[in-house]
Amino acid sequence: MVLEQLGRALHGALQKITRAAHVDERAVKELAREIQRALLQADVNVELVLNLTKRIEKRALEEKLPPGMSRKEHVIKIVYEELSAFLGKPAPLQLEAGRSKVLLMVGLQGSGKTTSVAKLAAHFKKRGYKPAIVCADTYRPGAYEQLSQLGRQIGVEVFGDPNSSDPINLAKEGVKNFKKERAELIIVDTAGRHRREEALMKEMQEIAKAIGPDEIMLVIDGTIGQQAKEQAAAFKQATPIGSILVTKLDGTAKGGGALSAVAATGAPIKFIGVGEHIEDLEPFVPEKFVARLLGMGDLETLLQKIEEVAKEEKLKPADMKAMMTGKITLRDVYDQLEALSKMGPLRKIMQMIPGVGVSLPEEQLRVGEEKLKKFKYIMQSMTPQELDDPKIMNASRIRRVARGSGTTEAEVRELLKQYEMMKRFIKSFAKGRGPKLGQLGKMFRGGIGGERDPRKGS
Ligand SMILES: Nc1nc2c(ncn2[C@@H]2O[C@H](COP(=O)(O)OP(=O)(O)OP(=O)(O)O)[C@@H](O)[C@H]2O)c(=O)[nH]1
Ligand SMILES: [Mg+2]
Repeated sequence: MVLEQLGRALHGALQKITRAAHVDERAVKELAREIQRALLQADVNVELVLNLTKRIEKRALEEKLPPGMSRKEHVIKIVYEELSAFLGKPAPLQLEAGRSKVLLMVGLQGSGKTTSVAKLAAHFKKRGYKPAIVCADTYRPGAYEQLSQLGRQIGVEVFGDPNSSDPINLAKEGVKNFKKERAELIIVDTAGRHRREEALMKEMQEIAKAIGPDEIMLVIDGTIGQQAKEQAAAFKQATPIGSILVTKLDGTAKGGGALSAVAATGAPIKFIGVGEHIEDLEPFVPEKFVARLLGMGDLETLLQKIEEVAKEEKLKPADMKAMMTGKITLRDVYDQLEALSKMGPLRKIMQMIPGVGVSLPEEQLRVGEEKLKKFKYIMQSMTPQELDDPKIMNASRIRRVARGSGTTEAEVRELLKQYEMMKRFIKSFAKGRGPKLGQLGKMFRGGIGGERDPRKGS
């Protein structure tokens, strides 16, 4: 699906910057250009794309680095934040127990209104609320039948009259009826087909005036691309759009069109439809959506965890000084491994590292975890003197440690090599730049996880 393509393109652009030797102006500009290309290909409106990438570029070049963050991490964070902001603020649909909320659904023919009405009713019924549905579509043949059937399926009452030709009166009566019945969410389904769009808009205006909805939700077909913007703007002119539901994001969706629509109305997306079935509805959370789109897992969580662990470790000033000058012992490495394991299983940590988690095969993660365990056994078999000064590890000491820890000499040597790498890693950590995600990734990928590049296959 096209959304996946967009995700891959954005992810690729970010990966490039993760691998770049230096994040300079040229790299940032190149990143902005690639993001532009990816969004345009996903059919996002040109002007919106230009504004977005200009902001990313400006922030990446001008903002001061937050302490403990590398330039790369900062750029990734900006892209993530700007894309999330582009999709609006998270805005869940909130109900109050015992109070009736009236939701008027509008949208063009075939956008998925009726299906979404049933999905929403089922969603809130499952959460313990009492929903009800009003059918105010007198144009579509069998509209009432379609809704009644869906209503029966999910056990939600439907108000309507297949013989009526007065949608305004139907809406009014239905809402009145369900308010009396103390329904907590009253969803009004409307017509999408009209000979002329103006007539449809006028009808929406009249219904809105008659029932005074708490919220008007615009349903947009996620597959229509750029037209979404015009459509949203037209509806917005007729009635105050409070929220958006984007449907069909499961198929060949040009999600970019929907993104444009949101920016055009200023109304938040509250739900997305991801299939034809009743349960194919998801509350929309911009950050989660973007993280999923970028395939970068939960970056925020990772950064937070690194901070917490660093705090927890409470490095003593003397240790800090030793580390800054590169005097790191294997004992420190052991402590680092301990700290790392406090962050959770390796595979979970890896999934949170942009550009690493998605490309590491499960098997390799398992091997990496095994290896970490072995390293710990090895270090447990070393004497305090050896731990404090790994340079004294000669062939006979290596042989002894291997035997004592139940590992091989090669594995002991690998740890010593690893130690050299960690030394550099911890040094950059101590300099206050924080551990670089790229280095962390390299460490596991190349060092602990094995030498081969997982993306090249095996
Ligand atoms: N794949 C997929 N199909 C959907 C989704 N939402 C709705 N549809 C399909 O889209 C078609 C139209 O859906 P309706 O709910 O009838 O659309 P409507 O807006 O009520 O249409 P009118 O009443 O004619 O204005 C149906 O075939 C639905 O099954 C979705 O999220 N994913
Ligand atoms: Mg319908």
